[in-house]
Amino acid sequence: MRIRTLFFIGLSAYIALILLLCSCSAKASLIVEEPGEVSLHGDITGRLEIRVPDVIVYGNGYTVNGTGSTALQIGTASAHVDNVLIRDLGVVGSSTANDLQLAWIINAQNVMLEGCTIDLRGGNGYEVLQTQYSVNLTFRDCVFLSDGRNKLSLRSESRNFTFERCRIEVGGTGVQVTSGGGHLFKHCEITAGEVGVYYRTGAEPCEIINSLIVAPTTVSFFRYEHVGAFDVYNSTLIGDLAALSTGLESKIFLANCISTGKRIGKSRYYEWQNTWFEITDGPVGFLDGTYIPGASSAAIDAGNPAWVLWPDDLNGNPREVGIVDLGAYEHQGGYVPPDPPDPPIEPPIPPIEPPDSIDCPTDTLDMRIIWDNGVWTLVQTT
Ligand SMILES: [Ca+2]
Repeated sequence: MRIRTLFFIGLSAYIALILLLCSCSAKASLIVEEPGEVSLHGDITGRLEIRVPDVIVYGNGYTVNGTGSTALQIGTASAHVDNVLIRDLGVVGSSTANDLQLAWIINAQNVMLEGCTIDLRGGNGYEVLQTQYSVNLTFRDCVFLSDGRNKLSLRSESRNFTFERCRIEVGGTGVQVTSGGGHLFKHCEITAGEVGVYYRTGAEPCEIINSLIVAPTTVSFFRYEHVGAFDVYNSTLIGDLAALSTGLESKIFLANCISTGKRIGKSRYYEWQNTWFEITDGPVGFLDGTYIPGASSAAIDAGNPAWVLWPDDLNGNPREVGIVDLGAYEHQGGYVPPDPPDPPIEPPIPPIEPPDSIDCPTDTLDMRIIWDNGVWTLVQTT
């Protein structure tokens, strides 16, 4: 919260000096055609479309309510759009025509969505999110939802994406990657009605770290054709695994994982350490209604600390209680959190008489957020 306050103070000063400030309480579509910052103060009924680079949108918890077409569009078919940050925005779309592409990112790079919810209601077989020809996209603390057979689709040479602490809950394919690659899922929860993650014709590697993929009636992960290496660490995969290849013979590598289904495809496409396959509830002993190892589960302390790549489990609890467990969750039995350190003792502050008048400072820090070597960085401009 303190950081967010800093952003607003700093950006307000920056905008006043150099860029456009657009405080919007739009009821119709909003097309951003100049670089700068947009701070929403109301819902948008229609589309939010960003056509230029260097744009920051503060959603402030408001929602873009698109109907019948793309509700959020970043980039255009004819020009690149780079350096876009969207924070705390809801995107809701409804369709009965099975043609709604809720969020579309095309010809874009260095794009980050943080704290956003994208929710597609209705439709059957279309896209909650679609990307094309876009690189370096980050989704942090985002939620993707659909009540139909819709999917999240990354295609047409879309590369280098990170999903961090995201929840994807859709009736179709959780994440469908075609012709792209270089994806990283960290601390994510993917629940799909069809394939959990379907990965096809992308030569760059993909990693899944400390995540849960639930596709109980189909395949939690399906790797097909010319696909690069795929590594899965400390994750729980509910459903079968499938590795089929007609080209590169790279493997699915799993470490500290639980996979409940069978393995489909040639055994040489699989490699693993400290991982259980074809496990049902019994041997794992999940706690009722969860995928957390129960008190008598053999998954407890069965992992290898060398493959711990995330500091906490999927519930936000400590990751290594004793030795790391298999799967995305750590059994917490017997864990006693350390006592917090005593707060420093502050000397008593003598009462101060209020002055007759106060000189208000006129200087304000000028700050902006820039995309620098793959991370968003707050910099001072004066
Ligand atoms: Ca443990």
